[in-house]
Amino acid sequence: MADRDDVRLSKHLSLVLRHRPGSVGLELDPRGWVEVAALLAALGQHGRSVTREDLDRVVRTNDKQRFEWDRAGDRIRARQGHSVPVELGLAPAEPPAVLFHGTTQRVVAAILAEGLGRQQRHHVHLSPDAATARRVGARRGEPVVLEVDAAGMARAGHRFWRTANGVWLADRVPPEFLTPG
Ligand code: HQG
Repeated sequence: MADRDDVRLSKHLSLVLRHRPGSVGLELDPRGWVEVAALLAALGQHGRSVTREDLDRVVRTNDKQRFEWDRAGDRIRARQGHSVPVELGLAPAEPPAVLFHGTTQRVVAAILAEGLGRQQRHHVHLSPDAATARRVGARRGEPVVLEVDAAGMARAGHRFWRTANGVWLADRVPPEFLTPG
């Protein structure tokens, strides 16, 4: 499979494993997993013939390491970013003093007034460094990086989770913990 096909498959996997498993007739289990055999069969029935080898390569080479296997390698899930209800089973973790959120100029005033909300996703997504946050913001237009006083939030009782690919998650970020970077 060519690289371009891998990117296309990765996007389709994000759609199925985060947002619309029903689009290929699948259901995620409560923790977001699907059986690999069921996934390959479902994709095949919906016009995308994918081998286990293709899937292995796309998971291994994915730029943001978006997907993971269960211990036995029989099931796969998205590491974060879901809009369908899943309980990822992550343990809360102590955040670094400062985290970053990348967004666009257009919504900065609203965010500084009301704080960061999770919008369509399960959590607010935060980045460990400003460069990563800038790339996240640039997906939507002129990027703006906000600094998050994660230590202050933790002291105030907010919980944080870290996914295996280094994304920090929180339920929300109230405006008093945000500073334009
Ligand atoms: C904004 C990608 C107005 C928020 C990325 C963002 C990331 C508000 C948008 C991951 C707001 C939601 C997540 C408020 C938040 N008023 N706008 N009060 N609160 N927003 O895509 O963080 O490629 O759900 O700033 O790399 O952009 O999918 O979140 O602009 O890691 O793996 O509402 O998605 O990773 O957008 O991105 P998103 P995000 P993947």
